Amino acid sequence: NVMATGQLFSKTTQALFYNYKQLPIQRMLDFDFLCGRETPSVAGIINPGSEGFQKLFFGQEEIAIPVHSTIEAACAAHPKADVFINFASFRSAAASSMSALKQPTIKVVAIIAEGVPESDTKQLIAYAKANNKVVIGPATVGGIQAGAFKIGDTAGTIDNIIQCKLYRPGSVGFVSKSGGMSNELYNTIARVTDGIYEGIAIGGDVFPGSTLSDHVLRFNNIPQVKMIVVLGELGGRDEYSLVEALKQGKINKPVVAWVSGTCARLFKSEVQFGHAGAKSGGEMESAQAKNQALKEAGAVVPTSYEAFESAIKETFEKLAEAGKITPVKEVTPPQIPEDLNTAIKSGKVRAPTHIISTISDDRGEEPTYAGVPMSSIVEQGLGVGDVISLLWFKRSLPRYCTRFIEICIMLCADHGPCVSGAHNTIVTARAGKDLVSSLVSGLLTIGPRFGGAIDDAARYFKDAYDRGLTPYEFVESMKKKGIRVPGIGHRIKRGDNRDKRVELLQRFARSNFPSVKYMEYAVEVETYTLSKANNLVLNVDGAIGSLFLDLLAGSGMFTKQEIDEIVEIGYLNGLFVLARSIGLIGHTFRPKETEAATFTATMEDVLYTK
Ligand code: Q5B
Repeated sequence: NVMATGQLFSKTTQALFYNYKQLPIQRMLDFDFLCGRETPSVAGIINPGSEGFQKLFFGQEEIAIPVHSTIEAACAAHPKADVFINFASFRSAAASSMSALKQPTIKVVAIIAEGVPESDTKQLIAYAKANNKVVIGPATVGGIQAGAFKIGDTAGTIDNIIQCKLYRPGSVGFVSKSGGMSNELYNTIARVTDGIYEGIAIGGDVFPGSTLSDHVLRFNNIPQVKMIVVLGELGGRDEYSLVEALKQGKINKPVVAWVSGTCARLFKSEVQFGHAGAKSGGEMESAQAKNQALKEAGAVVPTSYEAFESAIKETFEKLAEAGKITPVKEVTPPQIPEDLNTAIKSGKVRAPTHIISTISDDRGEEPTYAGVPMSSIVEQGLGVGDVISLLWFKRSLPRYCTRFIEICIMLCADHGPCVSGAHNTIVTARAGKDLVSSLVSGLLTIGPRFGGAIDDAARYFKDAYDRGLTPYEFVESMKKKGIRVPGIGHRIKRGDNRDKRVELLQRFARSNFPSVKYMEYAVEVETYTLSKANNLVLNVDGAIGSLFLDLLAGSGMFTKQEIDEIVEIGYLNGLFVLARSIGLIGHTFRPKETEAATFTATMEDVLYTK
């Protein structure tokens, strides 16, 4: 019988952990390291629906713990793991616990969830009893065997575990209902005795999987446990089975017990404390009645919770005086390496970052764009031009500038289905590809000849203007170098059929910009190139490139160095990329509605030659 033999855990016990919860698993592994365990106490993780590995730390080393998608697969892979730690929600805890209990390899199931239906728990209890298995919980933090094995979050932080000397075994068996109070008692017991041998929190439900007396009887059979401490609570009759066991002489080790909740009598009506089971019912279920019964049955019961510590102390000292306590060999636990994030937070270490972000920050209550909170952007009625000015240029530009950016976006959003980008997008969409693939296939055509000449136009116009070159000198020097003037020329537009977009941009700038010197220079260049060929008009890229130079220089918002940097790095093609994405996305939808077939060029379109 698993309960009768006493020991549930040892220094080699391994568990399967149901539902991946990084923190409690890491805490178990940190405890293992503290105790000097050779193998990690978590053999495998069950994360329904996923398989693979989870990386965790075992001391200083990173280890990969296998993840299984089913309980059956985990048990088959880890036949030596006999504890099942169930971190499922209250909705699925019962079903998964039952599956675990049905596995021949599983001996103990700990159920953490609170709110498991009582009827389900009763079935689990019945099954466990019939099959010689142990259920701890539901609604529990779990339990701990000092220096050997710990369930999940039991005993809290590593600091607390060290403080309570739980990294090595003492002589006290402890059982409580409450997990929170068990932490308190681990502390108390460490102060006045040689420490805990094993501690279990059975959970606060009306029907716990195993009872206070189950564990007291078990502790009675563990030779290393010399005395037993019990912390019950008002409500239910669990403590009476302990009273019975004491009366029947089944327990031959000193038991120090306290049932908390004596204050319930101060309330006029029935009181329900934190646990489902902790409510003042009839007289028999009161803390006073249970304390009295335990005392009469032979337990050491103090007069108040405050006196509990001295009762434990006196009992321990008597055992020590009688020579029944083997002195504990004190050890210094190893130092657990601190997690980088914790160490950084506490200011103990510094670590280099890998990314610099100057444009947006999502760490606070709300994201900010260049320091401007989103709510302020919305409240001020700002538009996409302002967002671009914040995210690309890291400053709030005057309204005429952000309006100019918006006009650029609107005017370049699309230019029909025949241009390179739209054509590629349509062909890709008709080949059955998704939105993103179709979009990027169009975007990839943007370059020096199609839409991507804005930056070069700005570079060359700025250089020529700043150096004081006449349009003739500029165009002819470009010709000598074999470079087409970026921003000049169009496949369709002509001197007598100007690009409306260019006209609109020029009109806006002439009436809103403080200076349009670069644009006027580009127009002079156009006058010269048009004298050479009728298609060598200032195109939309050239208009935007030259006007953006005017925006940068005329707004007074940028230093000379910043302007050079913007032109050099090449921000401005981004305007065309952003704008044309709007149209290209539209082109991905259109063919789906109208032309389903894959696009194929006709043979008439091809010159076949050798
Ligand atoms: N020639 C745009 O060429 C185009 C010259 C030049 C001096 C020039 C061409 C070009 C510079 C890059 C540029 C942006 C490829 C254009 C855009 C967005 C769009 C598109 C849309 C939209 C057109 C004929 C003769 C040759 C050439 C000479 C041509 N360009 N000389 N400087 N810039 N421009 N790109 O018509 O003596 O006969 O050998 O590269 O600014 O992309 O709507 O379609 O919104 O979607 O194919 O507006 O100008 O002319 O190549 O047959 O050349 O002119 O050297 O001289 P074409 P080509 P020669 S806006």
